[in-house]
Order: sequence, then C-alpha cells, then structure tokens
Amino acid sequence: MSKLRVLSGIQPSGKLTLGNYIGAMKNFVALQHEHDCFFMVVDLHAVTVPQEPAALREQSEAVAALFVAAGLDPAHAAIFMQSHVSAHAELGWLMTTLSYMGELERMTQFKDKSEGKEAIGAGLFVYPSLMAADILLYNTNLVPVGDDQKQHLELTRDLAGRFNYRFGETFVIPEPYIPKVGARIMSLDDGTKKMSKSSPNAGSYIALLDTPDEIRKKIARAKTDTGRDIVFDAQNKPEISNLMSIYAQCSGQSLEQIQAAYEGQGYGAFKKDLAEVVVGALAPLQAKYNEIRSSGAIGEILQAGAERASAVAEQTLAKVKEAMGFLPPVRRRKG
Ligand code: ATP
Ligand code: LTN
Repeated sequence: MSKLRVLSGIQPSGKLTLGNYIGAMKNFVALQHEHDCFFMVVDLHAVTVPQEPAALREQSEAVAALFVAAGLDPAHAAIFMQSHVSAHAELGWLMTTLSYMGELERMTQFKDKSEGKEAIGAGLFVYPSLMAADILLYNTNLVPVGDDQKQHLELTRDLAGRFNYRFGETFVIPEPYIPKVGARIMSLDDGTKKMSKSSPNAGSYIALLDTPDEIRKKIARAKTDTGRDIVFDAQNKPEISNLMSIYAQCSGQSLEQIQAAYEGQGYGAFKKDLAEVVVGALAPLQAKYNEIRSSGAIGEILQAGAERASAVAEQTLAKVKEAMGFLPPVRRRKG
C-alpha cells in the first residue's frame, strides 16, 4: 500500500480514558510507521463546552504527553495543538458557511451534549464543521476514530463533495478507520452508554492515569449482566461483552480465546484477571508519561508539530480561498 495521509484529534476536555485509547490512540500508534500521520489535541473543540482556563492548559499538555506515552514518535508523526495552526479556525468558518442547519441538527453528539441544557453555545452546534476543516486541511485519506465519530465523518465527506462540486476539485474525500473490536467501549456503570471522559461519575470510566488500586476498585464495581457465563453477546449481555472487549484489546487475545479460557468460571474470577490485564497494559504508558512530563520536552514537540502541520494546512487554505473567489492579498515588494 502506498503512503496515505492519516489525521485524527482528541479533545483536552477531561482525563483520557481507556475508551479513547482502545477506540483511537492504539490505531494512531499502529498507523504511524506506514503512513504520513498528523495527530492533534483539538483544544478549539474542547471550548465548545465551558472549560476552566487552568484546567484546559493542564489537560492540553497532558493529552499531548499521553500521545507520546502511548507510543507516538514525534520523529514520525506530527503532534500538535489545533489552536497553534490558525488555518483550522479559518477553514472552520468557511466550512460552517457550507453546512446546512438541518444536517447539523441531526448530529447525535450535538443532541447528547445539548440535552437538558439551558444555554447551549453556538460552537457546539457548528462543531462538526470545524472537524471537517481539521480533516480536509491535510488532504487526509484515513481518519482513525471510535464508532461515535462515524456520523461526523459522513458529514465531512458530504461537505468535501459539496465544496468540490461547487468550486472545483479541491478536497480529498476521507475514509473513517474504525477498530473491529473496541470501537465503542461502554461505561462501567451502564452498558448502554459510551465510556466518556466528561462523565461526572469517575467510576464510569478508567482513566489512563488511574492508579492500579483505582483500576482494581473500578473493575470490581463495574456493572455486570445477570447470569455468570463469560460469553460475548453485545445485544443481550452488553456489560460482560464490554469487559471482554477491554480484556481482548489490553491482552492481545481474541474474544474466542477469552471465552474458552473462562468457560465454567464466574464473573468474579474474570474481573480479577481483567483488572491485572488492564493494570499491566497501562503500566508502561504511565511510566513513560511521568518521564515526559518531567522532562519538559512537550513544548518543543508541539512547536515542531505545528510547523509541519502549518506548512500543509496553509497550502490547502490558500487553494480553498482562491477557489471560492477571495481576493488574494497584495504582496508589497521590499525596498
Ligand atoms: P467527551 O466525553 O469529552 O465528549 P470523549 O471521551 O468522547 O470526549 P473525544 O476527545 O471526543 O473523547 O474522542 C477522542 C477519540 O476517542 C475519538 O476518536 C472517539 O471516537 C474515541 N472514543 C471516545 N470514547 C470512546 C469509547 N468509549 N470507545 C471507543 N472510542 C472512543
Ligand atoms: N470530534 C472528535 C474530535 C475531533 C476529531 C477531529 C477527530 C475533532 N477534530 C478530526 C478526528 C479528526 C471527537 O469528538 N472525538
């Protein structure tokens, strides 16, 4: 396969969870050696819901450090902050003008995040237009994401097609890249809801930086379905199936292997082993995270990443503006 352009982003809107790792980051790492990769911390997206400035700063650096701790190599992949590349905000606006109210109203993430809220920021509504800009700026072929982002990817494809039709071939139409197992890790307290870093209940998710004891406690308390068999059946037994997906992704074993290994054993024995599998899988990531945070190397990694990203993004933005009919700025001659 020839080299493809790969891009994805994660919001610094809370502590990254096992869901973010299994659904997205694991694939970032897997793709980085074969392809031309750009991974960013999407801080402009995080402010679509209120963020405390100090918390946003800390979380942004934490997410960037977790990218590296999870195995992303800044020598291969460009790692950067979305807000450091101003072309995102600019193309975001242009994509907003191309988006229809009706299609944005249908976005399930918007419906979920705005439900029951009195004051809903307009940014939350146009969030998918900015996400489309993020992707299209880089002529992206593949977007590694969890299952919940499929609908946003569909919209990105529609907007790219609409732009190309109106203004001439400009954008590459991207494809989602979604893992077969673990594309939607569910909450530990409710097998029908996705594990989410912005959940108010810390017991509903495993954060990548949780201590071994916190992980053991959370898994011991995780809700399980009635019955006692360790059998994968996402429809009828969502909770044990979710724990099995986590086991599979953290151990490298298949669901069939896990099912066979735990035949005749109850949930208790399975959960105990699962806790150790998760603790073991996260230990090297946590050690590397602490090393990177204390080294102070993140600033330089982000600066180099933003320079690489800007070079590509600025070119696309200039093409887009020309195609749309914006008057180019006059360059004054020196001297
Ligand atoms: P928030 O709860 O703040 O909306 P989030 O936990 O959904 O955030 P994002 O930053 O929106 O996290 O997502 C980053 C990536 O992680 C996306 O590709 C998303 O699809 C993936 N992801 C998030 N949660 C899960 C999950 N529970 N299972 C699998 N993938 C997930
Ligand atoms: N919308 C995504 C985060 C995100 C993203 C992107 C993912 C913003 N821009 C570009 C992939 C590519 C989310 O909520 N998880």
